[in-house]
Amino acid sequence: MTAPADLSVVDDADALARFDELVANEQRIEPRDWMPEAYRKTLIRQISQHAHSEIIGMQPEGNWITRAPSLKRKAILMAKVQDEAGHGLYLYSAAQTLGITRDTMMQQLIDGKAKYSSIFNYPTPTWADMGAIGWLVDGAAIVNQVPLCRCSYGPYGRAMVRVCKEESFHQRQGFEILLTLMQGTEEQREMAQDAVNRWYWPSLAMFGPPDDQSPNSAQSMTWKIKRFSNDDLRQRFVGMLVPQAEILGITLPDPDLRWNDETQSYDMGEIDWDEFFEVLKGNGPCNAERIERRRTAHEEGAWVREAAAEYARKQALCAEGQVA
Ligand code: FAQ
Repeated sequence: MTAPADLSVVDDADALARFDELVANEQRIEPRDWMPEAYRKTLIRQISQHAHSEIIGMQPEGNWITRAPSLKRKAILMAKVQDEAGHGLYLYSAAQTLGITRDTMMQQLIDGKAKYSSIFNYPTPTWADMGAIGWLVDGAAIVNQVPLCRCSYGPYGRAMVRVCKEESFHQRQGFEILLTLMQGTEEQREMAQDAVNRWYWPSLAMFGPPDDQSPNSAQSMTWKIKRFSNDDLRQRFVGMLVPQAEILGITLPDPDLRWNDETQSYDMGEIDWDEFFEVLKGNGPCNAERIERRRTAHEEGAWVREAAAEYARKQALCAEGQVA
């Protein structure tokens, strides 16, 4: 007598083959499709971290909305910070298609259990920081995120298309703030250079640890979630910055930065990875402040969530004809 076939194994093997085929053929995995559990978990991790980064990332700039140097600058900065809120919402929605709730993600963030980008744990003491964030942080975000538009998971890739368009405007506005300062007084030029000195290295670290210390990269690249390694993107970013720094008349604060004819890329100095890992552990200059502020905002917004839920409940009852 032959043993009965283990149908669940056959099903999974077939489903896995179909998944692998879709990924290999550059087709998208959609929420309705079968996917390996580890793929789903990796996406929830990356997309929720990305969403949290956008939401926490509103704080360093929010600090300057009331102090922007003109009405025009204020309007531009408000539009940028509102875009970041929107990016967070598209990304939370994309993560929700993988079966996690927004409440769970938000709770993980305010409990300090979820990661968000290291870059948002640094302070913004001067107006020039708005220029440096736009030029360097949004610049790094674009370099990292343009390849994510081709992510194998449909909802994430599609969200990235719109996010990248808006990030381009953000990067240009940062560059323009720095250009204006660099064409101003000696004091303004010093302020711009000082901001770039403080944001340059943390913006390089944003791309994540070096490839030989990046535990997730190999698998994420096989699944076509990530398309390039952390070091490759970092290199591309530096190549983009050098000519722009020349136009600005700003010095990139790396004495070891030089063109290498052999590798056809820039050699650069060592990033302080100890500092990066300390920031990830919660010991950066502003980690505690950022989380505390988010927790307070969440608590203060409770009545809005309750009112919206109650309104939705009443609308549903009306639709069912239960309320006149
Ligand atoms: N900060 O194995 P890998 C923005 C963690 S949006 C904190 O290389 P992976 C817009 C990583 O999670 C900026 N943690 O990981 C804006 C992992 O820990 P885990 C956010 C970091 O995922 C501008 C561990 O280290 N962008 O700026 C960081 O393959 C201005 C090992 O690393 C995104 O999230 C970091 N910098 O590659 C808003 C883009 N780097 O989770 C306001 C999407 C690494 O295993 C103002 N994300 N880690 O415990 C990605 O592309 C990837 O997740 C990487 C990391 C490249 C960030």
